[in-house]
Amino acid sequence: MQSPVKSVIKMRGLPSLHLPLSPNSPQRTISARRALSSVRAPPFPRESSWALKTGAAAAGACCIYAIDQSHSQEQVNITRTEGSFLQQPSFSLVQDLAQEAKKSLIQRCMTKSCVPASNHHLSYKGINFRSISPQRAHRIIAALHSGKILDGATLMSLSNAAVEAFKSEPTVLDLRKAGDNITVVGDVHGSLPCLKKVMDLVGSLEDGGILVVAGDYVDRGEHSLEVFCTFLLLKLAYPNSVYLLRGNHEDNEICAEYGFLDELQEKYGYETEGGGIWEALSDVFASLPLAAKTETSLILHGGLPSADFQLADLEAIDAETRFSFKTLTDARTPAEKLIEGVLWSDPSSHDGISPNERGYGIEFGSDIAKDFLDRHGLKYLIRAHEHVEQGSQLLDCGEGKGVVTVFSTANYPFGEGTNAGAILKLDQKGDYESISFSYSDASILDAFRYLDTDSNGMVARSEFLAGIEKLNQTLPEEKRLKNAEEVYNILDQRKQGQVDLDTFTQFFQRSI
Ligand SMILES: [Mn+2]
Repeated sequence: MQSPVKSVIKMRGLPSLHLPLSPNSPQRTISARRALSSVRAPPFPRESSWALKTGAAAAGACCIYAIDQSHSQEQVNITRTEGSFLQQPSFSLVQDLAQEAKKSLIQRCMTKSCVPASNHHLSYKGINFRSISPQRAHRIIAALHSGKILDGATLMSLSNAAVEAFKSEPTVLDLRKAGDNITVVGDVHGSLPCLKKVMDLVGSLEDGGILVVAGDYVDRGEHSLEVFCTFLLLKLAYPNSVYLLRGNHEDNEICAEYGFLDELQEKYGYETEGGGIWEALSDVFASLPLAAKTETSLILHGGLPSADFQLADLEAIDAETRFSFKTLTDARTPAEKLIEGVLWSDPSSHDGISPNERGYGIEFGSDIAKDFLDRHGLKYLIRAHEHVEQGSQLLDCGEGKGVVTVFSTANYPFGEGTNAGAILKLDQKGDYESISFSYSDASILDAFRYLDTDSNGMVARSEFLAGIEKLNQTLPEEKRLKNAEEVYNILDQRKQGQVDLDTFTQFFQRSI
């Protein structure tokens, strides 16, 4: 018998996993989510959500990668691209993975639970989120931004209130009478420093201004939950000033792949799915409206779904129908295909219509956009969905018309890119101003919150040094912290090998 091929699977943030994979295995791909549900058969230990997450993600990652039978590849670097498609796993393969994962990872991780201690959970029993006051919403948001999370029951009641609010809104919001002070925010993708920067730039919601967020709250970043809950709380506290649209990541297949499900499992453990949190949040995603129109602009996440797109066709989709589409990755009906296009399409420098490399939606040229804008008496199509170097970008369609992209995550992804983030200030005439920001604008203090990578309130030396190294890469030379070791030694005077996050924060507040 041929000995099994040993592959070392490396995945971002996960330990290497050595797996004997049968060379006779057919090429298979699988989603981490489906791997997770399959490996439940021999259940992972419940004690450690981190282990569960790691085992499942690693199992998924192994399977996602097409295993090349023709050579015994020693190292496989997992890369995932948006729009990759995943098929049903072989159960035996998943079982093998689960067995290995149990041996090498799960047992190792049994001792370490990453479910945050209960003092990191915020519980609001009996709160009616449908009528939450702005003051109370801001207090909860401040707590979320300082490392707390809502407990499961509170998160469920927030989600239920949000679904009720969004289902009362039409699929295309009518903001034609909403005044001249409209702010459009693009993808925030789970970045807490960028969310804070965006909120600073948006300013007060008390003065009659309107905030439209064009989707992609979750995935990529490490704080999708905090970002999404912040916007939900703002929506519920300011129902007639804040409008949230659905992005292509607000889709329970996509965000199971790109980080949000993993994050929930880390924060809520095994109860994420069993306890209904996942379903509740999937419902919120599906209830979101899809577009907003002003006198002169249409705001949506992706773009035009077809060359002959009529806005009336999107308006004709009622809340109950859109709510039935938890994912758009398997669009079959005309309504699903229309929504898929709205959420996934991109403008292109090539005229006409072409296939979209993402695997969903289309690419449309300025000629197609111009025709759409002319037919609807509009000046701009305003959309998010793509990171652009300056944070916003205009595709000029001529005659004062165009497609404007706005993306509100700087240095995307993971603080590693070079792009600025931006928001747009827009009036009913269609005049707009783009305000951009960089990641390093998000203050160094905010960045310290990232040091506590296992969210237990304590920062170990290794976490600190790794965090500072990562942070330094995003900062200009003069702002870099060069004596990280010394700083750590000063703060860890009792040589315990860990320092609480508040100590760091206070130290840097004093020294800045
Ligand atoms: Mn997107």
